[in-house]
Amino acid sequence: APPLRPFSIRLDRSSLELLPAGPVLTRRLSDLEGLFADEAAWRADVDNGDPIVYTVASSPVPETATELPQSITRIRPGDVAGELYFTKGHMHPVAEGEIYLGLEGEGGLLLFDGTDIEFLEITPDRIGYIPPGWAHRSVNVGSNDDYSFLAVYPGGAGHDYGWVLEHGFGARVYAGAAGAELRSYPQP
Ligand code: S6P
Ligand code: ZN
Repeated sequence: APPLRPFSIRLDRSSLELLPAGPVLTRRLSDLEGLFADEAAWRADVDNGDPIVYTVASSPVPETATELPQSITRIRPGDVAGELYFTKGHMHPVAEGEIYLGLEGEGGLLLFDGTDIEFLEITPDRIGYIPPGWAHRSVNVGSNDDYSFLAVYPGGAGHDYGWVLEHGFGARVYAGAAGAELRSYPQP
């Protein structure tokens, strides 16, 4: 496909929609198989209505090399046996950076390079920087509200979800009495 012509996109501040809109992806709990620590609790919640965990609404900019796509991820509040709802998480196989801009709610950005763990708090108007070579997962750390953010990323970077199944994130995020708790686990 030829490069795009210049155009503008409107971010509707009340609905948090991108206009014009591109494809929307919906991830239900059943799409997050093998990712939550408590497998039995995950299975029970899948059997009991399989709730939507998050949606990803893309702009019309395609994921092709040299283009710069954007999308808005909205994560519902919720947990599986105390482990807060999150995105699948991925590594970009072509090591390139990415930014997230918080739009609503309270989020966490869990980053893992295979050795080091970082956890950034993302609230409205805060930008999180994801350097090349860091896998990233977003967590809704708010108890009642959606967490939404805008992502801007290189279109040729690709998405490796298998890396996460193999390496994990080095830590999990739970609802604690005094807010979200990051619990790291021993590395293999
Ligand atoms: C893309 C960027 C985000 C995520 C989205 C869903 O590079 O990091 O748009 O795709 O937050 O997460 P995931 O891990 O299911 O793709
Ligand atoms: Zn990414």
